[in-house]
Amino acid sequence: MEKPTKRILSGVQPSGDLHLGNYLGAIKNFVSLQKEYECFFCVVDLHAITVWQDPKVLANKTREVTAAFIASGIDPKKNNIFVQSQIPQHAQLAWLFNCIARMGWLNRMTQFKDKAGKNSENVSVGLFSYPTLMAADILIYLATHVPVGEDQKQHLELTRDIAQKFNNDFETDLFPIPEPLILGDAKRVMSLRDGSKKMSKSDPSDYSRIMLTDSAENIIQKIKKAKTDPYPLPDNINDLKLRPEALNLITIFSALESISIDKVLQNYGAKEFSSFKKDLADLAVSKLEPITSEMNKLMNDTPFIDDVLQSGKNNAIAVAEPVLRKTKEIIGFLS
Ligand code: AQP
Repeated sequence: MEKPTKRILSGVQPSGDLHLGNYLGAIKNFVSLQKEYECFFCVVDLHAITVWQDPKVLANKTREVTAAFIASGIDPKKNNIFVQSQIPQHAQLAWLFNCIARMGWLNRMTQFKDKAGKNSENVSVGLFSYPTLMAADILIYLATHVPVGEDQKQHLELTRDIAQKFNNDFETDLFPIPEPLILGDAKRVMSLRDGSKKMSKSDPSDYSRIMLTDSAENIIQKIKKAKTDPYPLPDNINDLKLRPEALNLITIFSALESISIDKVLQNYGAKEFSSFKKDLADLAVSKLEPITSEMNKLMNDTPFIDDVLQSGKNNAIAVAEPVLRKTKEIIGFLS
């Protein structure tokens, strides 16, 4: 079987409106990675249903993530863009990995603890075993590299452990041990309402996040109302680190403009938040408006989106099917 050396798998859940965190922490990086890597970009709807999703909107959200990928600059001719639930090999390999992963490994996952909170007896089994499905998403394509936000680092470690244990148990070298790619300064974009909380699709407050579907007016309003502290902006990184809301807004500026945080501090250090926020709003609108308008155009062309996903599906199955067949043969199943 051909062993790729530079193949990426990454996924985004169609679990709500995509926000600036998803864009700066993931999708913007995918756009630069496509030059160097063979890429598999997946809309991970099986992951999304680990919590309740409204069946009336799920298909539309799935197309919206696809539109966001393309509108942000991912070339659908050069890359494989597809939907997780349309590739049955993901779920099949995930079952096999459920029998490789240990309970103790999954019990340590902090994202499960955060998401389940005090309600862990009542959340789905799927939410608990989410990381074994993520391992299957990656290893079914023998992906060598995975771009991840800070929040997914621990899940990727578990993927590496699963690959290693499978290879050891069955004395094979089938699965690569995938490397994380943690890129850019915006590894963890925080809520605009609370600098200690991650910007998230599931935050009940719309004002906590800038969405890729927001109008220019909404973006300006949200940045204007973003929580700050009463002092002028700091002029050095050490002081900035002590002020979570300022750090978040400066980080967003630096990621959108693709310049260093130091450079932003040189320009805005000691200035009032009001003038900085105005420039940040102008910058956010100028970067996001072209993406939003392209997304809207694509969302009105469902046949095009569905064609992209069909061709992504064909390519994905062509890679995934032989890997699953080989895995089953190694385990000793009848063919
Ligand atoms: N706030 C963030 N800052 C930087 N990166 C982020 N990502 C998500 N939130 C931030 C990255 O976006 C990619 C896709 O994320 P996902 O769809 O798997 O969703 P998630 O990580 O569970 O976070 P969300 O978008 O806030 O959804 P909910 O509210 O449903 O949990 C990933 O690479 C992720 O790191």
